[in-house]
Amino acid sequence: MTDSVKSTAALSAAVRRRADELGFDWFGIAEAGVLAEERAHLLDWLADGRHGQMEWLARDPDRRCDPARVLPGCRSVVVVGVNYQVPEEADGADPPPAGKVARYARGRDYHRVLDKPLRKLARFLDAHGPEGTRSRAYVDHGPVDERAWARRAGIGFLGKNTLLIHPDQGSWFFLGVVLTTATLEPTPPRPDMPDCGDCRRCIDACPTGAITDPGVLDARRCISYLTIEHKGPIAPELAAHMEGWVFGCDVCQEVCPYNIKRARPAETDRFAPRLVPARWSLAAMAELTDEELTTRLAQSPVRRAGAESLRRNADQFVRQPAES
Ligand code: B12
Ligand code: SF4
Ligand code: SF4
Repeated sequence: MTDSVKSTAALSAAVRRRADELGFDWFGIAEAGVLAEERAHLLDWLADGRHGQMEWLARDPDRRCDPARVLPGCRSVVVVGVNYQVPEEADGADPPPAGKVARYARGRDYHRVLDKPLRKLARFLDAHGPEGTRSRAYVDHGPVDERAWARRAGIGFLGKNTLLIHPDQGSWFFLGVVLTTATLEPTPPRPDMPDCGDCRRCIDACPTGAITDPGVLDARRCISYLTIEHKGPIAPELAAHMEGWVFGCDVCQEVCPYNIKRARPAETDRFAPRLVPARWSLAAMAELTDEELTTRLAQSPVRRAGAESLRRNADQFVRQPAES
């Protein structure tokens, strides 16, 4: 498309078509503004120290809750989702003893996979929006609360496990956003958007009791945080309950009825080839070097933890085996 798109409705429809072409599975638009409720929750959460060592989350919370502070003049937030579910057996397993790797981390790093198409979507808006339109793409790497915007854009609801759940597809998907100064038509809310109701399976199933109240996560207890973000030794009282996870954790998604009953595998293989198996040999982990992470595993999300933390995770498992 080369003609400048004039009306708000036409531009919104054109952006949606472009997002489809770029292969995003879900799409929604929200009007930009201050995230007042989320800001209150975030400030309480930080004050309690629930972010642990993730100091970057505490940096300028007002910016995180107001896209106009990230992109001056921001008027709309475009949100996309990408399904990453693959049948468990497709991911392979090393022979025991091996630790569990979260589903999101077995293929290519989603930051890498989503970055390019998201930037293309941002460029499309700049090219076809009103003159002077500025747009910026984010997938995790900026001060943007992606679940809050996805909820506002009508993609799903926030589960008690704190994740964004698509009513027809569960939560096995990544989010990305484009902030733009263009005015777009917000996606109308789905009148039948469900919620968790009386269910509390994720809270009861969480091995370390990290979901302390519905919708409240103490990251310091979360296995995902402990195996990826946390540096240094893992407290023995938490390590004792890690149930064999050596990178990330999927328990609060695996038990969710929206995933059990509704989620379907992704239609593309963009997260293949699998770089790390669903069950990862502890011996291979124990021998990992930084060099291997920057070569063979350069495209993998496990790189984020660093070789030292990965070796620690393997060692943790050896001392606290839950499965083999
Ligand atoms: C930091 C972070 C983590 C941390 C902290 C998780 C967390 N829940 O905050 C750790 C390392 C633990 C983590 C783990 C995981 N993460 Co993460 N993470 C992020 C990141 C970068 C920021 C999240 C954040 O801002 N946290 C701040 C705190 C305050 O959020 P919160 O406590 O959950 O509060 C939310 C709600 O409860 C709510 N809320 C609003 N109003 C109110 C009012 C009240 C009263 C209450 C109670 C709550 C509430 O506000 C928040 C959302 O808007 C986002 C990407 C992004 N930039 O948004 C990805 C993101 C949330 N993570 C993602 C994924 C996939 C995961 C894992 C599944 C990976 C894995 N398998 O190991 C796990 C899931 C753990 C879990 N149950 O959350 C996806 C989730 C996709 C989805 N469908 O929702 C995201 C969006 C990344 C992406 N681009 O796709 N993650
Ligand atoms: S990812 Fe695992 S440890 Fe973290 S909240 Fe979910 S079930 Fe609990
Ligand atoms: S397991 Fe139940 S309570 Fe938890 S997110 Fe899913 S529906 Fe909500």
